[in-house]
Amino acid sequence: MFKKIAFLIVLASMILTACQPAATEAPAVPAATDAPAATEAPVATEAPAKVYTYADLTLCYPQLGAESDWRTANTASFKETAEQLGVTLVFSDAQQKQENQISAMRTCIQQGVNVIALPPVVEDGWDAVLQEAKDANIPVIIVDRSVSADKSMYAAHIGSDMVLEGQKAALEMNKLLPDGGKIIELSGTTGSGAAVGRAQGFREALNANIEIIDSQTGNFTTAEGKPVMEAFLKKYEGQIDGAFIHNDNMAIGAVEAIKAAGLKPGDIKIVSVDGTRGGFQLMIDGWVQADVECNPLLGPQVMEMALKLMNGEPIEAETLTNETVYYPDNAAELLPTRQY
Ligand code: GYE
Repeated sequence: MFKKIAFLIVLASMILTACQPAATEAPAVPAATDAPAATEAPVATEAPAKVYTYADLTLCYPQLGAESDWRTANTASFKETAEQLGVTLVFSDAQQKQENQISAMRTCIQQGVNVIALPPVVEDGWDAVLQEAKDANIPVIIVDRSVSADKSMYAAHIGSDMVLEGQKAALEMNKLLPDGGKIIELSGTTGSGAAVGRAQGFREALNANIEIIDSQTGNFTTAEGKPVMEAFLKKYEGQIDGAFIHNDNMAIGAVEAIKAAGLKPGDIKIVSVDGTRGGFQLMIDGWVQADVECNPLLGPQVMEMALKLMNGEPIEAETLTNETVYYPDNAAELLPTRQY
């Protein structure tokens, strides 16, 4: 009997050993008791990852151009903030051409930058390069204008609510032309998030008795805004009560044309966008009746978010800037405090 039990124990242990080859590879239990250090070894791999600082961050900013004072201030904000924080900024100027922005992004991807911040000149056509950034594990923050690409293609958007800016502009035009009238629109770059959003918001909030008789692009520049306004003045002589102008630089050009046509400040009610010093000066001189603010100083926010992305911290998918509307009555007082 005893022999039989002993035999069965031996047999059972042989079977168990045979069934559990892994057991021989796992000396964890004895090691744990004799050598506590051994159990701590694997834990070491879970130690906190390196926390990156601004000095570790290389940020690519393929700027879209230098078309306006807004843009100049935006570029300065990125360059100055990078310098102050010690961020390495890879900056380029695409001269308002999408293909230049795309090739600048590709260069940044090849260089292996940590984060790309993209201010897209137009909304469409970014899918391929956003996918390339994604494949290279480089997060992209869309800055200023929006893109039409799916939200899964980029990390976040930081910028202005362009539709809201258009709505605010319309409310001002409604106040300026309480009995209605005929207006023209000098629009921003065709297909840009800023122009599309402002045009949409404006139409949503404009009173029914105000008719937009024409709309043309001036590409956000003074140089292109002037001839477009000249053509409007010729074509609709004596009929234009108001103008919605998508940025202050085009307003500067338009006012040159209006002056040259012999009209006086206030003959055509103008609502502009940006709130640059140039826009403030136009309000002081009586040419512009309301200026909807659009804030270009996005460098600090973007770099803070870029560092969070580098450290794998959670971020907001959409950050919209808080903005106001400026008027002629206190423009002279505020002008010296304007940063752009
Ligand atoms: O209003 C204009 C600039 O995208 C918000 O671009 C920006 C616009 C701004 O050229 O002045």
